[in-house]
Parts: sequence; structure tokens; C-alpha cells
Amino acid sequence: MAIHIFRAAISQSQTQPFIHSLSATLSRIDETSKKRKRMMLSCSSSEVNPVRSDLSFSVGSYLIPHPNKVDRGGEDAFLVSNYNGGIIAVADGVSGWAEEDVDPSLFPRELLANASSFVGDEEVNYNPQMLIKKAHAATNSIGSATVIVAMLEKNGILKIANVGDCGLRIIRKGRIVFSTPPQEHYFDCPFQLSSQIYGQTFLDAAVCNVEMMEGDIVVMASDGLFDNAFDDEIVSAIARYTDVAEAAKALANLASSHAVDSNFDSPYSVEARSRGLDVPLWKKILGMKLIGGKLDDITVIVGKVVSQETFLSP
Ligand SMILES: [Mn+2]
Repeated sequence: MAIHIFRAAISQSQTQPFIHSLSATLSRIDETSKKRKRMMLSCSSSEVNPVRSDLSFSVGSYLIPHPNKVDRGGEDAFLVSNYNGGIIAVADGVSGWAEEDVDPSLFPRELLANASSFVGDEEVNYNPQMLIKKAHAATNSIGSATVIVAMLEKNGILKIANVGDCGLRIIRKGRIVFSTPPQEHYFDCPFQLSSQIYGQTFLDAAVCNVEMMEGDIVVMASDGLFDNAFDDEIVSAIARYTDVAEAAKALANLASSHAVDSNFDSPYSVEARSRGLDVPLWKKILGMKLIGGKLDDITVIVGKVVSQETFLSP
């Protein structure tokens, strides 16, 4: 209940620009504005101590490197910060740089180390697109990476900026209510921030804001999860865990088991076939098809939205 009292304190004009146009979100705004009116009446009594309910993330993470890259820890990087309501980010180093004798893990790691140092920056102003801009500008390593950043405001607004094919799902009451679509030039070539002039920039980021509710679960991951696990599998796995660290580990293990399974018809193989990629014709005639998981680094961050009541001095 406290959350509604807090919402009574913020005006419609302050919240409206942040609202993402999800129908689920919109119906909730209507509901909230009715409750807001009711709560404003009940708050008017001088005997009631004001209570504020801040939303924040409870976060668990898990990374399983590509089987051939275990010794170097893989080429994904991730960031978890408790600044404000919480910041989570994943960057996935583009592996093609290994052919140029460049360690593909350097760029994403430096990118997110820089992002970590800018989380409270005045110019960033708690805007994930600006955080990407500043972190990218400060990165000196050669290489490139896809990156996704999500920042939760204490009022429940989740701000997301995404360049490439890392992704994020929001699960509410056992259903996915929001997904980020991947951005790519062509199959298997995602948008990417780069040390080179031809790469994408913060201006290419897909940006959106979603109003979160207490109990919502965010699953943020590198493509290693989404290429190997379907959304319904992710939702079922999440439903089995209350602990976010265990949930992240379970999702990473699920994707990892599919990645090494040559008989699993993964999201990656389904997508490849839909783009016209398949086994040679003679194999097709024998009833064979392109199938199997995709070996990759797998990084999973699970964030649960929790509320904390703050009793304010009268
Ligand atoms: Mn990857």
C-alpha cells in the first residue's frame, strides 16, 4: 500500500514523459491515478506520518564462458551497481577480433569498467544512453561489443538502452510483458560499439522506459542465453526459484546444456533456417535440417524489483 502513498507525492506531469507505451502499463496508470486521488485525500490528515516506498533491484548474476574460452573467462562482461534503484549491464565482445590478434574481451571489459565509474556522473544524469556515450568515449581498447544497460529509478521507472543483440525480458506474474528486439546489420552481425569509426554509437541505441512493479523480474543476458533458450523456457525456469542468484545460475545452465546439444532445435537454429541457412540439399532430401544449440559465452543477470518503505520525519 505504501507505494501508492509515494505516488501521490509525484505529479502526473513528472511521470508521464517516462512512460513506455505498453498497454499493460497504460492500464496501470489509469488505475494508479484513481488510487492517487484516493490516497491524496487520506494523506491530508496531519496525524498520518508520510511513508515513501522506494523500488530497487535484488540482483543475481551468473556467467558461463564458451567451452573453448574458459581459461580467459570468455568475452562477455557485466556490471551490477546498487546506485539509485540499481544498474545492470551486459557487454558481449565481438569474437571476430581474435582473427586480428586482438583479445575480444578487452573492449567490453573496459567499456563496462568505464560505465561503472560514470554511474553517478552529472552529465550522465541517470540516463543509460548517456552512460553508454561516456563509457564508449573513454574506452581505449581495440575491439567492439554489443551492450545493454538498464537503470532503475527508485520511483519504479526502468530506463533501458541497447546496442546490438544482448537482451532483456521483463516477467510480471509469470508472463513476459516486455522484450528488447535485437538490432543487427544482417544475420549474426549485430549492431556494435567499436574502437573503429565504422561502428555504432550511443545514437544507435534502442531506448525505452518501462514502469516496473514490485515483484517484477528482469532477465538481462548476452545472446548466449537467448540463442539457446526460448522465452517460455526462461519463464518456467524463473518460476521455480525465489532466489535471484539461483535463478540466474539455472538460466545459464539451461542455455549451456542446450548450447552443447546438437539435437536441440534452438532459437538460433530456428532463426538461421528462417533466414534461408540450412544443411546442403542432399542432406535435406534425407530429411536432415540445420539444428543444434550455439556455443557462446552465456551471461545472465536476474533482477527482482523489491520495495523498501522509508518513514519520513513529519
Ligand atoms: Mn555472444
